[in-house]
Amino acid sequence: MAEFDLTIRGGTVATAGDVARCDVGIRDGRIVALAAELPAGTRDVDATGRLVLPGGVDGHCHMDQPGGDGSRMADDFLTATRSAVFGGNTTVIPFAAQAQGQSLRDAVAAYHASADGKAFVDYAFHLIVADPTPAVLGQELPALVEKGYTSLKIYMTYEGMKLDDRQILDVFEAARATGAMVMVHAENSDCIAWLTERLEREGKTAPAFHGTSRPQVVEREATHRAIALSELSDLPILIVHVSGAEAAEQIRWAQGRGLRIYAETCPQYLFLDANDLAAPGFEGAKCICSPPPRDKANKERIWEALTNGVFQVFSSDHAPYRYDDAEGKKLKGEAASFRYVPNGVPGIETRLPLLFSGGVRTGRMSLSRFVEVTSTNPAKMYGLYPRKGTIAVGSDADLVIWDADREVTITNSILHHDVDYTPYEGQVVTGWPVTVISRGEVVVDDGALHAEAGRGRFLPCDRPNPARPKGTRAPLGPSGTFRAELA
Ligand code: DUC
Ligand code: ZN
Ligand code: ZN
Repeated sequence: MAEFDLTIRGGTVATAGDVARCDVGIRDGRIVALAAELPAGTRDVDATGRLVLPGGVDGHCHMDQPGGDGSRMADDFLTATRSAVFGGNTTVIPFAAQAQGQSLRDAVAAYHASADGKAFVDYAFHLIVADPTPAVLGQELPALVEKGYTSLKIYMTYEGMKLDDRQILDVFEAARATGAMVMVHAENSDCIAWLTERLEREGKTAPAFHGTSRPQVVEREATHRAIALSELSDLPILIVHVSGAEAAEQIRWAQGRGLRIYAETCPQYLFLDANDLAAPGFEGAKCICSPPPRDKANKERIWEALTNGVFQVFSSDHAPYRYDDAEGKKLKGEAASFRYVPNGVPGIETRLPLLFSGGVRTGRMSLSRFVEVTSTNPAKMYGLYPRKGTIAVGSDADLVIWDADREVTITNSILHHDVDYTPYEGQVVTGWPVTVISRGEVVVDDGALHAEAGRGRFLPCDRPNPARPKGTRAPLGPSGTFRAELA
């Protein structure tokens, strides 16, 4: 009997630390050997001339999440994880969102029911805390953290979700006590409402005005406030989907003061811009997301923050609404104000190819940095490392074999989500995932799916932020070493 169930031979293995010619031996779903040359396994995959990377960990994506406005996401756990795996991802972390008045435990049970029997890849859940009552924070949250739901998102905007500063402090205190990681959607809700009403009075309701209603100052102010509340609470936080240079400056300023502020950006802030929101007719609605894509100069600053270490994580924020659909972007029709267009763009399948092409192929970003921000850091940040996010003996055999030279024109017809468009239609990328392996099983090979829905497993997460005695601060390590310092 062969020593390995599967041997990946002839490839160049890249991790967040190293790039080396190396074979990978896999047994019982785990990596058991790494060496220049390994014997054949029961099955061999020839990776000659290809890269072998840890499977992508998409640390921010939405699936089957009901909106309070009658909108419906196009992707459930089956279609979203199918799209994810074709895009080179082997772990996804969507949300279990609490509705007002709902118990957090019930929200988690409902999302498990949605995911059961459907996922193609492994998944964990972030919580969304929208109603932080004493019972939620004092009893439910600690019990859920204990069970492996160790990260949560809060919103500073959106009716029905937004928390005021006092509530945010309550959440931060509870998170600190339990060791959870808090993700913050930082936009000033009152400013957006005030600007939106003013624009509507002037008849400025087209999709492009979505951007006007959420200028950078709205994001910058909320980012600064979130940082201040984090400092007051002595709680590390992660600012999600940073879109503008001004918010990035606040994050850099906080990091310079020794505060543990982490940050994420997404493809829509590198590969879309305000011109896409201003597309003719209602087409700009396809790119309505919040915060909105900014101008070209901002894109450059976001690239810099991702490459120089101010940002640690690159996620899709996949939020899939169909364009030509009364439960999607056309919820209230094409004549309706931008404020009624569901926020979000699809992108779970295109995240890795876009960043590889725009970052690694252009020389902006090393291959190791690409692996770090797309796989290793999200796994560390959310308590899944080293089981996920790296290629090491003992880690799950979650791997993607990557053709660095394959040129692909992105069109919606080649994608595997259930959305009727991609905002990246026509963009040409170089570099594509050709074979995807999850826990030692070849699940995608050369455009074909070889897996059953429901094979993906729920992953309980470790605590990213074990509680420290009050008043003590962990030292800030060099950017990117946060998990070690948090361990
Ligand atoms: N903004 C969010 O906060 N979530 C989903 C998508 C979006 O645009
Ligand atoms: Zn958000
Ligand atoms: Zn989101």
